[in-house]
Amino acid sequence: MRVGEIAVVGRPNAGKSTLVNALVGEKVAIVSDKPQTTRSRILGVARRPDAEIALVDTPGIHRPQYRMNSAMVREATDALSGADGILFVVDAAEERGAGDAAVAGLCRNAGTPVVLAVNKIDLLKKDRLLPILAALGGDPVYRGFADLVPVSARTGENVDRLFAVLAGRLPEGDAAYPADFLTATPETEWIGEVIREKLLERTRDEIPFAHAVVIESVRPGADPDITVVTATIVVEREGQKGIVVGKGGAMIRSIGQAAREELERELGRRFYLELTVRVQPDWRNDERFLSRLRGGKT
Ligand SMILES: Nc1nc2c(ncn2[C@@H]2O[C@H](COP(=O)(O)OP(=O)(O)OP(=O)(O)O)[C@@H](O)[C@H]2O)c(=O)[nH]1
Ligand SMILES: [Mg+2]
Repeated sequence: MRVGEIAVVGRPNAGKSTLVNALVGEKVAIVSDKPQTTRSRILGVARRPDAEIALVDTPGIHRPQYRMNSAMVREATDALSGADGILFVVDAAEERGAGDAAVAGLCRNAGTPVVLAVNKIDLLKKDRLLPILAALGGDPVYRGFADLVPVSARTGENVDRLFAVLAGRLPEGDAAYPADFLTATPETEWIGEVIREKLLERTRDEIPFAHAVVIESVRPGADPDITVVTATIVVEREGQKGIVVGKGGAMIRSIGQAAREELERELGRRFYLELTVRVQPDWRNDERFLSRLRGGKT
């Protein structure tokens, strides 16, 4: 069988995480309509009878303005060097700009096969797609990548073909993961990610960028069938705290309820979430706090 690791890179919001979930066939990464949703690398193992692809989802590559963002971009560029191949995702509905060109340069320098996925084709009328593909094929910035695959992570169109193309670029070998292994994300981290996703769905402007979720504890409650999670949503300013708490606590309750419902569905047991909001100015530049968010990992 074909076996190997593929780094999934691209600008923020291109649809990398949605595409990784579609290839894996399960949700291993949170998704939102806000850029910079993914903040660290996420492994998702995609399988077909003849191939096992370890997909490494990465934060969108962007110009960093805070230490947090420098670390995010490093997560992505580090993934490029370790992989057997690269899946470079661009948004079909957007013009190619300097951001995509910068990612293209990084991919080219990595020295491994690059598959260019033109994602979100469901947003285009059929007659607009061909000129876009032709333009990419003729553009010196994008020309010469191993394959060009139009795809829709949302509808699933061409996702199987993309899998086959990726597998075709991998070496032959034996499966590297147990058959039921999907992702390496520890449960505690996943709980934090689901809370973030629900917050991202419900907020806008600065809050999607300026929040973090810290899981304080995960333990059995007085009723041992219920897992009690204590978590803090960290924001940078009082005004942001007011918005995340909401009128009479409505916003934080809505975030907590949506997160609880998803966790119960996915993990098959009951949860009780205790969420609080705390203001910590400039946490995005605070190395010690960032290291704590990474679970002490550097
Ligand atoms: N219409 C359409 N929307 C898509 C498609 N793929 C992703 N999206 C949407 O695009 C937005 C961004 O998707 P993500 O998967 O979070 O994008 P990402 O590249 O992982 O973004 P970052 O983690 O911020 O770098 C979400 O609103 C998705 O629902 C697609 O094929 N079609
Ligand atoms: Mg993502």
